[in-house]
Amino acid sequence: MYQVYWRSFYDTNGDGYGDLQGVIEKLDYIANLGVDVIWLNPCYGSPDVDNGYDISDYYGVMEKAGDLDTLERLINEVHQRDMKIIMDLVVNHTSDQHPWFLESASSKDNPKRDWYIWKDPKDGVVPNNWRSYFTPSVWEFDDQTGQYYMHSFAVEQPDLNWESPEVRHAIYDMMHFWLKKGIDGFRMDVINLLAKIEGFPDADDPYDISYLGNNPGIHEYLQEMNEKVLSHYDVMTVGEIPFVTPEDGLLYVGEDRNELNTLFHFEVADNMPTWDMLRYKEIQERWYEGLKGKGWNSQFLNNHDHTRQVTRYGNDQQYRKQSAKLLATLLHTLPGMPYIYQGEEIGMTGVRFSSIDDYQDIAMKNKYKEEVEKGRDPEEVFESLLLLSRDNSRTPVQWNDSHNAGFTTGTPWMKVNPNYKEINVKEALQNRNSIYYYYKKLIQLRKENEVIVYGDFVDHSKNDENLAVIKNW
Ligand code: ISL
Ligand code: CA
Repeated sequence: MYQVYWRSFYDTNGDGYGDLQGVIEKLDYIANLGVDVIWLNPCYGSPDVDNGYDISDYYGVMEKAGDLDTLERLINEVHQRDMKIIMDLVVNHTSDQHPWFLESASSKDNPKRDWYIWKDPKDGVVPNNWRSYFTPSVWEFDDQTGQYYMHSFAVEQPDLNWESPEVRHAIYDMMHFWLKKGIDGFRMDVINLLAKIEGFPDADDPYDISYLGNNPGIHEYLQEMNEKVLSHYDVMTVGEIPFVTPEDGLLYVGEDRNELNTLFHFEVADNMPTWDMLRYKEIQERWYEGLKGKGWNSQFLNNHDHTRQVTRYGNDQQYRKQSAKLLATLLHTLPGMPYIYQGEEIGMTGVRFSSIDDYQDIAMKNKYKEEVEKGRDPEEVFESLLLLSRDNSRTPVQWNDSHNAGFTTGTPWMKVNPNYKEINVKEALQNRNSIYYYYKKLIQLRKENEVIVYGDFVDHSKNDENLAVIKNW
């Protein structure tokens, strides 16, 4: 699976944003790697507060990305190259500019009031102590109706109320619309957050936000979604499931569950700040044993939310090529579907801009503001946020060593990583020992040796901190 974060992929109209036409123009590059499936990050109508994860029109394409015709052409061009394409399904929340929310917020007796989660103040303040991913509270007060609404992410991303059958059926209709357009499935954004804890009780530790996910009711929603939509098509689904263990994970992807096909867990990406071989092998073994013969995992070490793997888990200076190839060898020989995040195949690295103003990620900017407002030293806060800022992996793909790395003829929405002169696609395609050709060979090896995909996993290097000897047979 190759993840295309289109706004940083390739700009064809000089507005500084990558676009869908840019993806079409680079499809041969992706196909030549041996990619089977493309995961396209959200390009629906959106005010872009959280880079498209705040949707205001599920049936449209945001102007920066292009239009519906271009998207349909992209789907067709992908299929012509015998590849598949899945889209991002973001249905835990919408944008606060979505017409559904504007109606819901307009008055307490609006028919769509219960399409979102509204609560009265408790003792004059927020209904409970839950924190959100991006803000100190999940509750935002609305003066107009004197109630709070819940948002698990930014204030501009109100959570939908999945208890409402009307909400669920509105989402299912939208899913049919896209599946009928010929997409091959969905990557489902934080899909385990749809069900909230009954009664919204205070959390013992508000900083451990796992109370946002895996609550009673979630499996009924996903089984209904499968029965009403997914089971009608020959498609694949991958659930983004934070806070999940192998046992709970199996409840989402078990073949007998009629919910999802595969999942991403975050035991590495969210909980392993730097490389820890023993921990990594323990996590791999536990997930292998937990899903073996019943469910299918994913293998990734970076994406648009997590910094570049060669920087975070490898060595992006002296041993950049070697460590990039080592990490790729792990990912493409472990149980589960391997994901390649755009630019990983040429060993793109994280960045280090000099000022918070060079960063765009709302999660990082909100955290910076929250910490500085507590009186912490701005420089120290900035330093503490650099390594894990989501912008590390959102700098434009580096196509060549020309101005702006050949990404745009305009001003890039996000600065290009200054190392584009050495690290770019053009150099990689001209160098037989490049990371790119190594990925190409790895992908081919996996396709030619089913034992790598379906063989058993046994770790022969158990307690070795520097070695992973993992044998399939
Ligand atoms: O970035 C993270 C914290 O390390 C991830 O846990 C991530 O925020 C979380 O998994 C949810 O991510 C998804 O939903 C967000 C959106 O900002 C992310 O880009 C998306 O991948 C809200 O839609
Ligand atoms: Ca553009």
